[in-house]
Amino acid sequence: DTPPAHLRPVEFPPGFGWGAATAAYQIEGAAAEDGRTPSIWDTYSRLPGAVIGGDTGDVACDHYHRYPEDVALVRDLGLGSYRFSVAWPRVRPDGGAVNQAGLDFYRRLVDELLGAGITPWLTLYHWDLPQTLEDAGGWTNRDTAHRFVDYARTVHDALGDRVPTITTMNEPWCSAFLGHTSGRHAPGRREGAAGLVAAHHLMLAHGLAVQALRADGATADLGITLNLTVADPHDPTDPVDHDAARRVDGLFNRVFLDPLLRGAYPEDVLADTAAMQFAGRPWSDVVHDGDLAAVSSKLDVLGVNYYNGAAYSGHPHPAPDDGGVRHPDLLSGTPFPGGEDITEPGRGLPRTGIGWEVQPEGFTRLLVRLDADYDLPPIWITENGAAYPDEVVDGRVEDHERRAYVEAHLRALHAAIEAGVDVRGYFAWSLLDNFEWSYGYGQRFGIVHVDYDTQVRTPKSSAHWYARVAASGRIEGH
Ligand code: GBH
Repeated sequence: DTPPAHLRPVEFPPGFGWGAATAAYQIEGAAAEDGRTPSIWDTYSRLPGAVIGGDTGDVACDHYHRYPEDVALVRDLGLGSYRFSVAWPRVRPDGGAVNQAGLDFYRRLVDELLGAGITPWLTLYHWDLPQTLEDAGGWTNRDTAHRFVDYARTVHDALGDRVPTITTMNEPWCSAFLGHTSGRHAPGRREGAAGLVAAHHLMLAHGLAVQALRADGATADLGITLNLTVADPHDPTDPVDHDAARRVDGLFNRVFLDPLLRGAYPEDVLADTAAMQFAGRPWSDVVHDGDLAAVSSKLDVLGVNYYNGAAYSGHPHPAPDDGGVRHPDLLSGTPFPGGEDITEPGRGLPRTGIGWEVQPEGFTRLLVRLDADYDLPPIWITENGAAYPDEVVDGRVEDHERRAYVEAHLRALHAAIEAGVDVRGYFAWSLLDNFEWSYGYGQRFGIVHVDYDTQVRTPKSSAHWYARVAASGRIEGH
């Protein structure tokens, strides 16, 4: 009588990495200090209606001043790795000259991490483009890719000898398609094919930066983080729904994976979007000879972020009941260029506090599929987690739903490793409750609670549970 899979003890491979992740604009605050200039998120968050409650990252978790306390939290939880991002507008304000004071913050942070025995994992771009560069066209302007290379070299010169992993982009899908097609992320453009153009320039920036850092003698592992999904047909017997799922898979997963790992755009995506124009020309005119060779530069590591999959239909359906949470991604137009007819009816799965379905088996399927379809570098899970409306009661936060979410996803990840997928580590999203983009501070993803009035941090019960998993490398049976 073997217990069912979701109750069995599981053991992760020796050396498997455990960490927690954050991003600059979501936690730092200090928006105008030491020479930082506005990013597209400072601008976007001030547009009426863009962010729930009109929240901004002006103060956030005040991490810019409280980083020693936050590093101590990571250390006390016994996590070996910490993933953070560098704010481009601190290091090269307005996308221009190097700002030593901004760079010094990240030197201090890396010193603090190394002093605490924590391995830093650095992301160069977690969505905070200097506004000045946006004013010049942002990611729809090819020149931004070259400005990114300058910025990447500055950070690498300063920190590259002490940071063993540097990833270029976090989730280019969000920057490209939420930023330029649905408009639910900064810079808030709703221009259809502009998302494809931005996606290409983001990936070009990634590829050119990898080449430049290698030419500069990089010893760090170089990679990128993608947010990937599992797109299922809503009605598995309906060819129209199958086609909707194929198109979403193309415009979510393969439009990034194929250029990165095969050096070519997927034929079906090119065919589906052939008529889409940007600035009066076919969008794919922005793809120049040699670009895809740069984009497909060898990766040392692939970061995968997974929250959930979804089922898609090519027929009209009412918006699913997401428990009353306003749903910026869905309410405001499609993020899929040419996908105005695609609907996401919902499957009646349980939803987290932010209204996203909980689908751990999709995590296993995603990883197994990646391994089957691509020649992959080692994978790290750079984000996974859930938002719930946590409260501190008698000094404690009993977030059993988050613990259950993380446990189910770690078990799903373990199943993928058993199936042969080379996954080396896992970062919980997020270390801290923080500025959850269009949702503002109302959605709490942290394993550590933040009181935004007092800035008091309280590790939630999920953090204590996660610390035990990290220490033992195993999840106990039930
Ligand atoms: C990541 O974005 C970000 O890297 C991080 O900064 C952020 O705080 C975190 O995750 C939580 O959002 O239509 O119901 O299926 C993830 C962005 C989340 C965008 C899931 C697409 C689909 C929700 N993605 N979302 S649903």
